[in-house]
Amino acid sequence: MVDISKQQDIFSRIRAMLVVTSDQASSKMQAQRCRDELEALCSTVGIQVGGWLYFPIREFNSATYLGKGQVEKLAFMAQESESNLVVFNNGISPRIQRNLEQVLDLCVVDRQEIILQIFANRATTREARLQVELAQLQYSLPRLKRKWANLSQQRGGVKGAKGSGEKQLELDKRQAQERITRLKKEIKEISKQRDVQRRNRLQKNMPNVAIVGYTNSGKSTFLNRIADSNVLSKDMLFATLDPTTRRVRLPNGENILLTDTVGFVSDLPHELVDAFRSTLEEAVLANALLIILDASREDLMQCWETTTQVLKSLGALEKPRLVLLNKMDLVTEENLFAVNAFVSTEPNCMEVSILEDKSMKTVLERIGALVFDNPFDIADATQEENT
Ligand SMILES: Nc1nc2c(ncn2[C@@H]2O[C@H](COP(=O)(O)OP(=O)(O)OP(=O)(O)O)[C@@H](O)[C@H]2O)c(=O)[nH]1
Ligand SMILES: [Mg+2]
Repeated sequence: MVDISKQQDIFSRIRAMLVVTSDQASSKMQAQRCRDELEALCSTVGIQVGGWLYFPIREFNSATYLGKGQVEKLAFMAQESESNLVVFNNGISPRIQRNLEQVLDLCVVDRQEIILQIFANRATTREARLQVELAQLQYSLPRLKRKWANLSQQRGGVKGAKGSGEKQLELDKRQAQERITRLKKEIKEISKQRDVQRRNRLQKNMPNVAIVGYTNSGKSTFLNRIADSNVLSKDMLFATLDPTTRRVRLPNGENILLTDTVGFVSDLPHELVDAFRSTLEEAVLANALLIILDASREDLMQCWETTTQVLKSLGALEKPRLVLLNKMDLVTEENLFAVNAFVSTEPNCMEVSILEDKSMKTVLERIGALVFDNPFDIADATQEENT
């Protein structure tokens, strides 16, 4: 078990000033939503938030991204709030990151690095650890010898990341490259084993449905509820990193396999998508998708967009799908409009509360219709696996 409380103790001494720019949010309200999610990501790794700033970018500064006045304001606000870290909501290049660190004399990271850190903290299985280490190394390679590396090293490193700071400092590029090659090889070996397991599942002649969607939407809660499973389901981002498959008996007596998967988030670092490809392939190789959306979120449509973008990039968007608009018990007047708008555009969706609804029978019937009314060819699927 990962001792999260210990890590949170390490990070609780880090206080961050958050930066959202008009590149990602064209209005203050949008920026506020970005800030909320960035704050949730930071607090997931135990980083305190000292404040936030919204900067309209009129002219992109090639050295520091922000304009001179904005950098000064950032330095002032960081000092006022006693922040020792700046977190940008948008991705920033290694060069700009270095320049800003020099000017501000503070650690500067972006949202992607925070997400990588969350994954590093959550990874418990060997496969997840290798995948995260690969993603972190690939991300760090152009960013060796930075302040953040020093900071996390001083703090004793981060479990799961296995001293990502140390590694950045100790390893020269060549060593890092060698480690990347070795990690890729090991991950390939593990994914071969996963392929064998998948083939066995396919030979059982049972349709496979992957549960996908934004992080914290209720995917594991659904699997636990209907398959008597005990996957960690918690109000935290990225509770699940490893897929879990359970056999489920539908009301019509047929059996299907249901697979819980890693959640999505907007701007998922591409290094993570690459490293977790074999895990994410659960969605690619499924016969149908059960997409779970948190209907109580104000940014429901944004979550939907992110979900469909990730599925598209994996080549899984065209699969038969059922969308569950979950957490209807939390939906307020304000976001009911977004829910109704979504329902009017998505042909196969249901409003549910996985926690509160008395029965999931109708959902299971709809899943049954999804897989049995869209006949699939097991032989084809097996062939797809082999290629
Ligand atoms: N109010 C309410 N909360 C729910 C409902 N369904 C799930 N939750 C809560 O939402 C939180 C996240 O649920 P999970 O099942 O862990 O979400 P997930 O999609 O598996 O999240 P990741 O593994 O992080 O991708 C938990 O605290 C659940 O109890 C619901 O219908 N209503
Ligand atoms: Mg989960």
